[in-house]
Amino acid sequence: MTRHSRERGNPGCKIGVRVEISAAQRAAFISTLTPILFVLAACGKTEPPPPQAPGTVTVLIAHAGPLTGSIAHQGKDDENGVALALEQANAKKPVIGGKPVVFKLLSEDDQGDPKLGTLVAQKFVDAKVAAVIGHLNSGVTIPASEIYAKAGIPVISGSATNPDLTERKLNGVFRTVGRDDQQGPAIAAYISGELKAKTVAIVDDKTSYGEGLATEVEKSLRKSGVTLVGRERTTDKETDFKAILTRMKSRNPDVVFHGGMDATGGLMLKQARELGMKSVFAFGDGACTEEMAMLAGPAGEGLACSQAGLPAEAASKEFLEAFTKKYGPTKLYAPFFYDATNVVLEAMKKADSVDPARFVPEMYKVSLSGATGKLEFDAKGDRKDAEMTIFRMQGGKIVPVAVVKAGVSTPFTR
Ligand code: ABU
Repeated sequence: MTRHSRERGNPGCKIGVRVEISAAQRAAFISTLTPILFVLAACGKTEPPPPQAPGTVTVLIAHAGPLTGSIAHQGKDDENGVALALEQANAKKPVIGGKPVVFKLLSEDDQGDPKLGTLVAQKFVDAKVAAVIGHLNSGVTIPASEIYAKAGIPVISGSATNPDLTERKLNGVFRTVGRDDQQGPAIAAYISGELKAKTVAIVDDKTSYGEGLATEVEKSLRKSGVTLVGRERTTDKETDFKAILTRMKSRNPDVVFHGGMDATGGLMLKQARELGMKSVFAFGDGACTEEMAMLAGPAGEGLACSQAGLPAEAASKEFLEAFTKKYGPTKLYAPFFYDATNVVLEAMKKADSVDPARFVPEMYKVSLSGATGKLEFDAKGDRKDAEMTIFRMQGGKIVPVAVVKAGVSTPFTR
């Protein structure tokens, strides 16, 4: 578990000192040392804390996701979305419950690992965070949310799409993206409708997300009369897919759908083309990134994929400008983590309280115009009227081609 913080220490400034001295020497030493300590303190922080009014209450807002490993680019993107929302909120010098408030980000690396995720969750509970924005992976968010719910701390993910997250009806569990029982039918309809596939092979990475989405896609494809010619399984750690690809190649599917993240999807597609497979490859949101062009190279061209929300192109101009200026282009769900953070902050404002017992009920009542559109939630904590977007890879860029809302597909227009 790696601690990440916007105030993390500068590794170049690590200094270890061990001295044994008398009390008198100690007093003299401290007065000599004080200016040095100031220098070290400054040296250990990448950003100086903003000046605070007397009586300021520090409110910890937690974020967790994979900040190391093969999908760290997505975790970092999410973290940046949260950080931007908090920075903008702090700049407005918020007053809640009659006291000046400063929001502080506590960000942890869960490595996309369900077990580590629960340790991170307990750490957040012990640190008395007011809310958790995360986690990235459904398979991590689902078990972690049990811990948050027991502690009365809300959790809101901007990426976890497995229906089980909200189907357990735990109080204070939300997401700002759609669900895989909306995303699966949307990409399946594109596969059978636009791609006109008659035969499909499906692979999943055995995670809650990958397996769950693949199953939703399979159900929808079967309903539309598409023949399933293979169902293969891999893991989210695998890098060599040649054995399963060779099996699928022998069945010559029109389309291969992979339920997994870009780290596995990109390599799988590259290896498929190296084996001479001609099938169109389709993916869900975890692999609907431009990282695919880097991992798959030219083999990425023409891939189809879905995201469980509107595309970044549709995000608010103010958000995109502020985010891009600070961090560069978004990778996937930064706008949804930004909005998730603002849902919490809006609920605190409405409740005039940073106490979860007071502001969580307000989260269910939020009606906010966010970076990703209108944010309102149903009683389960799911986003109302979630839209799905279908993309194709063209010239190394994922280009939105259609938006699907309540099962109805319309071409994407800016
Ligand atoms: N929704 C894509 C990746 C995150 C998840 O595990 O749900």
